[in-house]
Amino acid sequence: MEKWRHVFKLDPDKEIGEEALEGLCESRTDAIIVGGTTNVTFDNTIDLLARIRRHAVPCALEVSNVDAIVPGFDVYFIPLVLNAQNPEWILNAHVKGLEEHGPFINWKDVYVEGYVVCNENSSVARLTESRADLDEDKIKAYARLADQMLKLPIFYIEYSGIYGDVRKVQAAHKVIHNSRIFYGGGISGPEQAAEMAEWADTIIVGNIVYEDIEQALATVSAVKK
Ligand code: 1GP
Repeated sequence: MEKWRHVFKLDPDKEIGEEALEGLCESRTDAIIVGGTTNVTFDNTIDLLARIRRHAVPCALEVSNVDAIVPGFDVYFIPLVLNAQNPEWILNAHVKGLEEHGPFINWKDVYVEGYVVCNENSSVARLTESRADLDEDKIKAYARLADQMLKLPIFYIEYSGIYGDVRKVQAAHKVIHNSRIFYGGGISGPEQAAEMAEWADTIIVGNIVYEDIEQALATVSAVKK
């Protein structure tokens, strides 16, 4: 995780053909994250893991539903939505997860992601009731919260569904010392991938995988020289 520059995020609730999946797994991306916001279940998560496991690429689960925690991933990401206004998504869901799974967790494989949700029209913003209108000063404050105050390994700037404002990623980059900056949202080709990768440590490519597989694949070499 510490060296990942490029990641594809696949949603267990969406269909992906064998050829496309093979292309993604063999693309030289650093990893595949399995994650989504709605209709993520144990069954669709384990099905997707089994298909990805035919390839050598590292595979991470981004946990969004305590009932869909599947063993066997290389890495587990736990989102902590820093600008959520619904307390369920700040820590209540995490406590529920720990009540159930606490004794079985291998903490060296677990990374908490300090999320800031920046697209108010995304499903994740609606679900978490996130206050998404963040100017650069607010982004810097959240970045310091994640990095200096909470010492989280990851600060995730999430624009899910739309391409974000690169100045906000730059703002976070200026103040962060240790957390890795993840950027995800609306990357639809190599130019956008390269633009965000200049300031983010890791870029996450999601939806375009389902819309234009060639453009999705072209984002890998744009980031990994
Ligand atoms: C979503 O950050 C990821 O959680 C990627 O966003 O689907 O818009 O590429 P897109």
